[in-house]
Amino acid sequence: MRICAPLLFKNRQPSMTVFLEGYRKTGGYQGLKKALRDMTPAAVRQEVKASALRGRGGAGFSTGLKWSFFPADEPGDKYLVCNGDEMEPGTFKDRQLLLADPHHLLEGILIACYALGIATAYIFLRDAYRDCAANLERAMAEARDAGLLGDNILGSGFNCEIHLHRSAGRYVCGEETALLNSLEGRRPNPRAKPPFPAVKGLFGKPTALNNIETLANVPHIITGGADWYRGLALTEQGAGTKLYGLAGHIETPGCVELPIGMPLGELIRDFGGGVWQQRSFKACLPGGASTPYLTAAHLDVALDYDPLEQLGTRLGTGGVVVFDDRTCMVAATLNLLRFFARESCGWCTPCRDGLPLVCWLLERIESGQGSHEHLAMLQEQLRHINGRSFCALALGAMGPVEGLLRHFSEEVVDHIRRGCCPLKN
Ligand code: L3W
Repeated sequence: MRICAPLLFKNRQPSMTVFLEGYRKTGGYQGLKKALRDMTPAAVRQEVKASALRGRGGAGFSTGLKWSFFPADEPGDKYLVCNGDEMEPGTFKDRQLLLADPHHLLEGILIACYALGIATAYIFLRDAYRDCAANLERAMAEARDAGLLGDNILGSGFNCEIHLHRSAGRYVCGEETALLNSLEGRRPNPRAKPPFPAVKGLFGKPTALNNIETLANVPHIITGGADWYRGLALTEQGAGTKLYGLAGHIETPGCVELPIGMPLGELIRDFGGGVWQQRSFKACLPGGASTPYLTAAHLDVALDYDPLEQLGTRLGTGGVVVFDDRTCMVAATLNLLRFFARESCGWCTPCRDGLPLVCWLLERIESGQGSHEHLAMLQEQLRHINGRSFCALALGAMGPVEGLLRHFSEEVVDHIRRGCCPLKN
């Protein structure tokens, strides 16, 4: 197995944060220097496009393509917003980066702002991440003192301000347009798309919106080049590294940086210590709570966007949550759906009314009071909710339900047939 040295976690040490001095010692801010001194904004955009970097926040959209929609060369107010509202269950990678090395994100934001002609950036950070907020405040003060933030950065004439904004603490605020409403001080309802934020975003102005991990990759693409970056992946079509989360029924939970395309089974065995208590693997969420389950038949799959989509699921945030053989998948799905139903903003009917109905159906089945009619209703809700909600929250919520019905329908039917949970009785 070809494993590259970590990029984003290269300075990571247990219980320690690396600030400016440490970050610079290992090449920190060389990407920004190179961009400002040797590259035009268009050349930076071209390098990021050629790198095949894809969004690490869940959707996996091409970063270069997203930036190509942005009116970088047009005058007027424009913003960059960094989505740091990491609230997807099973996802804690952005937090690990900010605890280890906050300058990584600042450098990524500064290069992105230079590439896109932006002078004002906001970091929208999950409210619970108080320690990360403190790290960012300190890193921003250090960067300002060192001439890396504010006016005339490194004497280049490039000006950029970064503001830290702490979220109000709801999952829906991570949806990009709800996030923009929240940042403007409004109720975090999602907005209709199109127009996409790249055209009409914060305060009605063009807004580039990227996840923390996505932006932290940019300095490495600039210093190493697009070809080198693409070559780090283990798959032909993949690019770069990924911060994979390991959680659930696993011996050594944590977050690890490995190449894109790492086989699922190897990640769990070699980096997660295997399934806990020597039990066997039953299923996992491959990329956070909104991605359909994979099973033991899928342990060879490469953790990359396309191979996972071919299996009807997604890489999502890369937060792998493992379930052992004693897990009731109906109960596990119900647990996830309770979260999503509670976090719905209530703006559209399929999400507001559909998700509580799905919870009720799963409760009936799990408690042994379910019928085949309830199962049919669950299948109907899958069709009704998908594609009919205002934003991706309900669609993501139905991911585990889709996985349950695809891979564990016999277990669901067993609940109905026996009139109880077969794993508890
Ligand atoms: C301009 C076009 N821009 C697309 C942009 C769009 C967005 C990005 C992806 O949902 C998923 C969701 C969660 N012109 C464009 C364009 N864009 N076409 O590209 O867009 P989209 O709609 O595919 O995704 P999304 O609405 O951003 C995100 C899943 O991620 N997810 C969520 C994790 C949640 C967290 C958290 O903790 N807050 O990470 C995990 O898998 O279910 O499917 O920027 O504007 N023509």
